[in-house]
Amino acid sequence: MMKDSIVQLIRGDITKTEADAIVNAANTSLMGGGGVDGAIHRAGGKAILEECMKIRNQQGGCAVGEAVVTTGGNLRSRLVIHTVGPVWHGGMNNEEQRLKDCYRNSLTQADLNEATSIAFPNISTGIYKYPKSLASYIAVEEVSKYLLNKETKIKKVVFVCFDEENLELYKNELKKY
Ligand code: AR6
Repeated sequence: MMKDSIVQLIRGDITKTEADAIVNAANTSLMGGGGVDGAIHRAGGKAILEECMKIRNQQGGCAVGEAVVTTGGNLRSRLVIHTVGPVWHGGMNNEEQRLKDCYRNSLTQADLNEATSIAFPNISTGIYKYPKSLASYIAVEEVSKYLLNKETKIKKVVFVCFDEENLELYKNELKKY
């Protein structure tokens, strides 16, 4: 797809994905929740929540579009990058910009923490109701922009789709590159 980096697409559970860093679709409290957030905290154990609490005490959580980093705890990944996607309110509330921010800031955090591989879930497309088609376009575009334009050390990006619909949408997006 781009320069020296490879982009992979898989269907499955992100907690089982092999990557230096996996991205969590968190909420601003960083205190866990349902969906992929719940799955990551369950599989990664309490070390992740402890670090989330520290970050929350230091900076009051994580704003929409931002990303913070913790240990991977019991996961195979060294790091979890927690980012907070926008809730879909119809598209006129900066949702697109905030979702782009999530991808870009997560990649920046991966680089800052010397992760050379990173796995993303389909941020905001579950509980936060972002339309899957629009979200897949943003995810692929923002990741490819980052990999092409930045002095990045990231060698591999994995898009982990949980459902068939997202998998098909990402397949179509990735064909364009
Ligand atoms: N691996 C990969 N993807 C998953 C997994 C998994 N184990 N489980 C779910 N997905 P969601 P959001 C997919 O709802 O929309 C939480 O309560 C899921 O099918 O996890 O950003 C947080 O605490 C969907 O495609 O995240 C927030 O409050 C995608 O992951 C809120 O949900 C994202 O769905 C965030 O909502």
